[in-house]
Amino acid sequence: MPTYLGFDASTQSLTATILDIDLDRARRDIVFEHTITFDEAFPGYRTANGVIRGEDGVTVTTPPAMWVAALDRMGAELAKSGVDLGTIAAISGSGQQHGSVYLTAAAADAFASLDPSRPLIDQLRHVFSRPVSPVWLDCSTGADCAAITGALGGDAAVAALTGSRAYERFTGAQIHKFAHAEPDAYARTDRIHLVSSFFASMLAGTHAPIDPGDGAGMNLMDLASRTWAPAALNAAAPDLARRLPPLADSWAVVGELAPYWQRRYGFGPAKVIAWSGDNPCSLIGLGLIDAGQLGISLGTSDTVFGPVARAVHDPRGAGHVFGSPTGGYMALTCFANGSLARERVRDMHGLDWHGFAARLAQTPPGNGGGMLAPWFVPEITPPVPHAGARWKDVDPSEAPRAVRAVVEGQAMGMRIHSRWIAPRVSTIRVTGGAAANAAILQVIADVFDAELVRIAPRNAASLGAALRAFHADRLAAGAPVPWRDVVAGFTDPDLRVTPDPAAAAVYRELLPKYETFATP
Ligand code: ADP
Ligand code: XUL
Repeated sequence: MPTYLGFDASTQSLTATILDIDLDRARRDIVFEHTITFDEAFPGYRTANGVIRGEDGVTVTTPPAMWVAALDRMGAELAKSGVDLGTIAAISGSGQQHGSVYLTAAAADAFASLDPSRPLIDQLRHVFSRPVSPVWLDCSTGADCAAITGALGGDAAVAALTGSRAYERFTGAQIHKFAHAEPDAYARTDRIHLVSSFFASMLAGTHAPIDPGDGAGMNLMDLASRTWAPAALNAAAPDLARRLPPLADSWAVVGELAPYWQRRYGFGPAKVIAWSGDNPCSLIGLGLIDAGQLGISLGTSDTVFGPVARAVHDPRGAGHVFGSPTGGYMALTCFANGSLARERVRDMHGLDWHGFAARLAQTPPGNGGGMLAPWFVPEITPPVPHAGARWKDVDPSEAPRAVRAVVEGQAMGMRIHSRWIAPRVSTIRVTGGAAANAAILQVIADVFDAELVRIAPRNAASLGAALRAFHADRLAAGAPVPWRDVVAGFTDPDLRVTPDPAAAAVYRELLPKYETFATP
């Protein structure tokens, strides 16, 4: 019986999910799920929450060698999972978006000749032309964004071409910075991967392509044609075209799983399917297939996203349009101050999550007029280049009101900055670590005046990746399965939170005031 494997290489952890799907017998089970948390599993790389923050407060990187070690460790975990790895027909994955991996010309040979008797890291340690990978939390590239925007004719032109105006964390600006600051290392760089395509390359034993879901997070792809945009490449760095992997459909078969994985861990000759970004994969993992649906992911970052019929643009210029793994488009707004901001307020008061929820319950909706713009780290939406939380009529040392202020501020920010995706929705699908907290979900339901359905506690991104592997495998076999049938049965909610009409009325009045207050 075929099974399907999905990975999620997120900021803080690597997750693997195996699905057993038999459409004839209506069987659809998650038979294995395991997460490796980077800080705990690999203390030697000295990451905190999966990243290393520079002393300048704006540079944020991860050593890509840690990802290599983590994928190998996950192979070992899968080998002892009890699942017959020979049944896995196809494998895909999800990567944190925007992060980039810089490889020398030695990488192609190294990928192609992996020796199953030696650890992966021992064979790939020498292939990096840059020992660090800038990740999505990095905002050190303001000047690079300005240069790219100038070369391409302004914010609107960049957004019309690539789906987003130039963003600090997007890969084009990151490559611009690297090529100018370290020209020798750039010259030694033969291939620049995204996190997603780097992981796919390790599995397939060959340089893997980038899909339009993750490719749209680079400011380098022509969103309409799903090809590299020569003007954007030229604006980013010299001779970039030959350093980028090709773009391919999200359902492209990259190749067969490399012999390394088959011999070392007992996999069969599974198909490796192109990986995508975590948000495009979460779209599938949440069952968001039709335009007008909306999802919220409360992870390290908070994101609000949904499928859209056309490549719409955020008139405020704060949102993004990516390719959807179904072949259409998705729109997304990302908030850097997600879980990290909630944790900041929780830790300020020495609380656990239970205590955090209890404090929230002690205060009324609207917080008596108190507000917080929760910019504890530089914010993406709205753009706030330097950290600085802004409190109004709340004493931050007063736990209940501080807790309510952070949750309400985040929820109102999500509402304000997602109107362009779906102005009015009756149901929102929610996932991510903080979706475990029903008290937080209640505030979001009240602010949006919409029912929240939780697709949890599963990891929506790795589930979405496994579902994409299933879809691509059936398509390659000439027996395509409609997306609605692909996601059916895996994306049923385990919790429904309905809005409280009185609270919703309070927020309706508060939203315009908050919008004025939280404008940088
Ligand atoms: P990512 O995939 O971006 O690494 P996750 O979706 O796994 O992140 O979410 C991790 C975050 O979930 C943690 O940083 C933590 O703050 C948050 N979290 C976990 N449990 C709770 C809870 N009960 N209430 C609020 N937040 C929680
Ligand atoms: C999206 C974004 C984050 C990362 C990490 O644009 O920057 O959501 O994908 O999850």
